[in-house]
Amino acid sequence: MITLFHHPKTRSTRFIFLLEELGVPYEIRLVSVRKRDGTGERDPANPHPHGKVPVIIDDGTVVFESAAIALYLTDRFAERGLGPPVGDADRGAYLSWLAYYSGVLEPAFVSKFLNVQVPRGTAGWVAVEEAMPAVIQALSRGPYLLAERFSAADVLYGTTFAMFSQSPLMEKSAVIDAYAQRVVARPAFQRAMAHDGG
Ligand SMILES: N[C@@H](CCC(=O)N[C@@H](CS)C(=O)NCC(=O)O)C(=O)O
Repeated sequence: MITLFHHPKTRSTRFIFLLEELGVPYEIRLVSVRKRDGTGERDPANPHPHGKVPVIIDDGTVVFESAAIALYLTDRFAERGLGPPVGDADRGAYLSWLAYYSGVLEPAFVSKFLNVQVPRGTAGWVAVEEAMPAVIQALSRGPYLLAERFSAADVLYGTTFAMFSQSPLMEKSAVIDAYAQRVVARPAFQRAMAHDGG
């Protein structure tokens, strides 16, 4: 049984979505987290090194950080087909987009949110204005990042874009809007929303 350490309306919500897509048994353990407005505290029960969510525990194995959790779960339940396995032609693209999410896209959004200029050529990431065309280019091959194949990478990207597509952090894009709507229209997303409160 997978235990998901979760706080409503945070990055852990999309792991309820992924677990619903996988259709495997899981339990939600609600934990408190520090909030931007100064409320909330780290929960001593949360095994994340900084008290963040999401975290999962699978039979004693602790996994933290969104990209790692996505990869762990889709490898662990490979028969559900939500992540190309080792040896599959799409595996490289899958790993790349998962790593790009944590290493490039999120830092790009956070830099923009904080009004920080991304240093040219020396940061490990790029500005949102450079990152988004790369994502849009990938989506030109099909409805999902892996062309016809929906994967856990879409859970991360689709939910992020659904949240930010109306914000000044992102330029308007019909491709991204349609993609985000496609992802959040999935029945598993609707079920996840119903379980977000725990
Ligand atoms: N890099 C982490 C980020 C997780 C994260 O920052 N989660 C927020 C909620 S959306 C959190 O737990 N914040 C509480 C804190 O920073 O103490 C991931 O992608 O999993």
